[in-house]
Amino acid sequence: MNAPSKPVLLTGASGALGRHLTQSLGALGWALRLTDIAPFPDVLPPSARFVQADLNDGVALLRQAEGCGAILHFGGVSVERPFEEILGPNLRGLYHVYEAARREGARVIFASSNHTIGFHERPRGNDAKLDADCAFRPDGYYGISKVYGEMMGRMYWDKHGVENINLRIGSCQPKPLDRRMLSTWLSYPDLTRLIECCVLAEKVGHAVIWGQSNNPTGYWGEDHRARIGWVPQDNAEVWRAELESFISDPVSERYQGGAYAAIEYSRSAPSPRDHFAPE
Ligand code: 15L
Repeated sequence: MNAPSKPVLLTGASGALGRHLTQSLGALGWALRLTDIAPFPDVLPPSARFVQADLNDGVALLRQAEGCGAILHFGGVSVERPFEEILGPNLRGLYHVYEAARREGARVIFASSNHTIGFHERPRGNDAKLDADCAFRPDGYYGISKVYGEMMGRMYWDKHGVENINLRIGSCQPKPLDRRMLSTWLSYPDLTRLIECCVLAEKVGHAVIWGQSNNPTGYWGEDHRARIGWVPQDNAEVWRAELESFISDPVSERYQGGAYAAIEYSRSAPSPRDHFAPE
């Protein structure tokens, strides 16, 4: 694949996925502008430069985005936390990212999450997979912040023509860690290929793509990947024997968001399956 014609800004560069993308995209020779509230812990690729900054600082973000053709927004709080901790980085920060993209005419690739839909039940037997236009069912404040991010993208495309791709990432880890991840896993190489396709695709509009590898027991179906030509190549099945017996608590087991759904869950235990009907 080619390198993009303009530099690419990556927020959250010091996080696990940011560090991986810095190395893998840097190895492709991409001109990278990196930022994070935490110092960058690795050796920088020759084509990358790093500026430490807070997503709450809109002016800093405008400066970092100058001349960039795409913003990979992986910054912000990446796990379930109290609302007050999420508010600044994930909500205000997202606004700063979109304002910078609007000014530069840049495309936003947003690290959304499966926790936007985490309270959908896991499919069983012949149950249909979820399509990208399914109802949002966030499983916490973190998931709500990702719904907000996707809606920000919807509005900036409709109102300002800022293109954006919202990646509902499942579990992006070097390898799956529990039984749920046999369905939700996204490999690091599939993530890199996904980002290449997102940045290099000609036209994307407002798109939503499930960030999962080619897992046979995946929960998710139709999305907009045809617009960018991404085909995931890895799958989690090789770890099945190792992970199949890993059963968690009933709430985590019932919902797609797993353990996130169970955090501070205060309804009575979910059994039998239709206990919660009607919706
Ligand atoms: C996410 O959105 C988190 O950022 C990550 O830490 C994992 O918990 C992942 O979802 C998951 O659902 O496995």
